[in-house]
Amino acid sequence: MGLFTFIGGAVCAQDTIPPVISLNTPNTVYHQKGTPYTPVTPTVTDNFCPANQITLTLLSDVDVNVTGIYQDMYDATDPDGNTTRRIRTVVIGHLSNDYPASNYNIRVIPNPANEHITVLLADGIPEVGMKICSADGRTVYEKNGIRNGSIIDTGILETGVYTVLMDLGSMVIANKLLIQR
Ligand SMILES: [Ca+2]
Repeated sequence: MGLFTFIGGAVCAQDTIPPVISLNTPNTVYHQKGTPYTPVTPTVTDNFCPANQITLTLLSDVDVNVTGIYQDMYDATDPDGNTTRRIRTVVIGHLSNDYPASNYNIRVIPNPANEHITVLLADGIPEVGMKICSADGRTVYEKNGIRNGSIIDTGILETGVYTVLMDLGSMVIANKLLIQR
């Protein structure tokens, strides 16, 4: 133990800094519907305590058989009870690599966009659930019941690349959106 003597958790008790969780994946992952999904185990580190003393729990609501947007929710707790939480967003669907959005005329215009985007939906698709995620996986916009011709204010979004997820119920279409000013 070198210069330090550990008496139970006495030294750890001064620790007020929670562990750090690295997901080891992007914040948002896309997974083909109907195929087995195994969450990638995160790496946990702490300012003070070794990794094997940190409790890591996973709460995942992923259902690979139902198209949708799910979460792997990780909580890491060090021996002093400092807790941190990270969430991986898991999109289950037939992904746009398999079903190019252009085939369905489901997209937003213009792209690149500035202050607004307009949603275009093919005939027969009354409405979609829409979610816009930043490059680091944060959800910056989320709304259900988006109809053809809906105009969405993007003026608050910073310049950058975003992922637009449109949930049709039977599939999720993922498209890149560039915000440019
Ligand atoms: Ca700590």
